[in-house]
Amino acid sequence: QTLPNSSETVTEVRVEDDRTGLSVETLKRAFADNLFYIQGKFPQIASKNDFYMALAYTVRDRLLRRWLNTAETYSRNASRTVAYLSAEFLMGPQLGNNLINLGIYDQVNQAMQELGLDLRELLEEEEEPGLGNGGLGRLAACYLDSLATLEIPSLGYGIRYEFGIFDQDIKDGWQVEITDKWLSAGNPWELPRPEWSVEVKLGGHTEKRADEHGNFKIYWVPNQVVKGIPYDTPILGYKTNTANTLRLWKAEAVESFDFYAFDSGDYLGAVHQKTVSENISKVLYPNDNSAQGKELRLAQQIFFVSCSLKDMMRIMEQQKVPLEQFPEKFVIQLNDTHPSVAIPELMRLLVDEYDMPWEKAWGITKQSFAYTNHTLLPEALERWPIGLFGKMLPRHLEIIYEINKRFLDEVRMKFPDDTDRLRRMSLIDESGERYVRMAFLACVGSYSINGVAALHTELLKKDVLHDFYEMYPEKFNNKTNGVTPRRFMVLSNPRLCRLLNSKIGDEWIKNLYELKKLEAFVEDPEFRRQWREMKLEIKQDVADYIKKTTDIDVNVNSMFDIQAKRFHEYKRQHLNVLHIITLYNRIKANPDIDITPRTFLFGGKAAPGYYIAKLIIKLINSVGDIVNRDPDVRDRLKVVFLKDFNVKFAQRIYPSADLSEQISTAGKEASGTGNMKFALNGAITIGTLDGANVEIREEVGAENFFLFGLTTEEVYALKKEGYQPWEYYQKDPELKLAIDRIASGFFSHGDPKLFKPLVDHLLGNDQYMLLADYRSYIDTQDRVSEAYRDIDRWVRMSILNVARMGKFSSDRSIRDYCEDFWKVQPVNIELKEYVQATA
Ligand code: 4GP
Repeated sequence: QTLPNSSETVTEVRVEDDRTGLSVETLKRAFADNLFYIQGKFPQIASKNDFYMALAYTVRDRLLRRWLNTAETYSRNASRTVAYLSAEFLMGPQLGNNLINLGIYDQVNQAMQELGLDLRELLEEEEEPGLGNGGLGRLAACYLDSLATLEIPSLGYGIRYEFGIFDQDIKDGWQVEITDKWLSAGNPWELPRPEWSVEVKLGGHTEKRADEHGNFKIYWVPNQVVKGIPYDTPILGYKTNTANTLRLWKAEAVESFDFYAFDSGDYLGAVHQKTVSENISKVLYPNDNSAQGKELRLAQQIFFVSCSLKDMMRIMEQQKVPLEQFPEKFVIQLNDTHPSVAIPELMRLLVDEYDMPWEKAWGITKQSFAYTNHTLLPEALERWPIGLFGKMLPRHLEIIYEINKRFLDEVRMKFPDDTDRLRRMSLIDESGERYVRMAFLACVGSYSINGVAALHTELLKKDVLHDFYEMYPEKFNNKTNGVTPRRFMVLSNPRLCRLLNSKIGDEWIKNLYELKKLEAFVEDPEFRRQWREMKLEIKQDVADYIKKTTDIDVNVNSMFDIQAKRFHEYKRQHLNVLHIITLYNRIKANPDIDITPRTFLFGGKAAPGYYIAKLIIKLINSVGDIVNRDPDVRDRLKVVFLKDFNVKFAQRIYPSADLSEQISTAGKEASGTGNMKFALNGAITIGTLDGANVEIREEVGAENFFLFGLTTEEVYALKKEGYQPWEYYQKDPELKLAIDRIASGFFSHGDPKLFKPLVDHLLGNDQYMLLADYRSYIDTQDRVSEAYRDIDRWVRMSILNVARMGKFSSDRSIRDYCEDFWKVQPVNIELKEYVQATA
């Protein structure tokens, strides 16, 4: 974004055709060139990774022109920009997506073929950047795709973790974590921009001193300074010229060596500081829906937030936008509370470093931030112990106290004589050990607060953030999540796309509501036959993959019943297991029973420290060991745990599902996005009235959705009246038998101790009410089995699901954000044939 506009030192440089041309011939030539000049190999000695890299560079060259044109246009127009701040961006592999968005998938496929290479194998070769845990990180990645597709000026800001989410292996049925070395083979998609490095202060203390004019000011004297180096990745929109930027910060020592220590002979001591600094961007915290009160985590948060804010200020300076216009130039979206320390950091920058009066700085700050909440789980709401916070960020703590003081005055004014409210709403939790409440800070410092599905937003208003809703009702709004159809349909499900395009054209890729046109074909038996055949082919691919990776044979005519998501008790993978055991018990009681064959597929990671979640993984594998081998089952049931669920794997698995399991306890899943990806690929959902399930059901129609379980109100009411899981266990013989089988050691080689913690949870307090929902779940699953037998009816439901899912494109979500409170306009990018460069 710093291309000089005009000066004598600038000449125009022709961009060679081999770097931009899109024909098969040019692509082949460019590929050979990159293999030779960048990888330093010729085909005979090149590895698969060399081929992958050569292709990636070939594609990147084609992005660069768009990227630079975009940067130049934004810079020239000083365009209003969305800054999406997120501790996680779960991008997934880049190559395939860029081919789709550039519109050259087929050409490249052919070019590779003509060179004797297989594009699919090269796509497989890519190490995906797994810089996120799941939900909110993947959402951020979908939003970047939509922002670029809709031509909205935007920057994603985050951390360039050296190690992303761990790779999952399964040993003896247990999850084992392996470090994710995604950078080891090189990352062709990023460009370091060391010239835009910034420094971030940490620790130390503050001092009040007179400045050169004799005015007293607060100075922060840190005891550590870290350098942030930006690494930029282009984010190309679908068939547009817009290529936005994902800017991830890598931490380094300000000086690689402490020369004083080095001089005095302490070589290792000198290197120590370097190690400490680099640690900040070393590893992603592998927790989903949970807060980890660790010092390093707070260091990560202030690190990327401070780097990003300073970067925004640099951009403003360069574009000659006065600092007072910060809220006009940028809207900063806080992806959950992880970046919310940006609020006191912006105040600090404005007040301490730019000498702005507090009121003015606060006015700017309040107008610049918008906050998205992603979870209702109380344990996931971030709070930092005052001691830890003050030690690392002494100045920020003072600023938070000042914000709090002024805020509580406001509360007092609006609700006089309500001391309990003051206690409840204070940014500082004083009920025991004192904490900073980050969600409250985000609410006070933002002009917009949104949930991610209609029900979630209502529950925020009613419950988790009720006091803030009463204080600032105008700030609250809903933005139902969406997913990008480019990655999760076009790229991942080419068969479905071909079929859709043959009937309704390809407009749906940019306007997902166009899928509605499919409804016209639901009565066409030939179309239904094609649909069915397509599904079978996809399932066959997945069956081959299962065979290859697990050596389990699965029947493609059985129903593919899939639950793929992070492991968490509230998501209730163990309720799914109770169903499997119930079916198994029915077979054992009556081996000739007529049962709809099912293949149960599971995928997902558990946080390394989350024992019960890991035990649920072990239970699935243990049940699978018994069920898959029992001759009485006669292959009618298969249980498969596919290890290492990540974006690449998700793309493979979603298209194959017949049934999508979205079975969280009502009121716990903020939205879910896997539910959308499955339905968009033609799976029928079995689900509770939770998160976005509610809206999916509204859209696809109740008759095309299998609903079960308690509603949120019923969950609350049952909790209140004193829920007794034991009673459900006693009353329902099928439930009792299923649990008894787990408890007796039937699935653990006779060891009753192994799954005892899980059984105790269920029979003890059953926080997530599996037992209360069990009967309704089983009966609904019986209806699912029944429905699947009428395959023609099932296919109709599948078609109608796809046809009616238009609402769940992330393009729709992003449009909602833009229109409602971002107030950002699209900027058209003209693709110039020449790019400017300095001579
Ligand atoms: C997730 C929510 O659990 C999920 O329901 C939602 O779809 C997703 O965010 C995106 O909004 N939350 C997290 C988290 O990832 O760590 O809290």
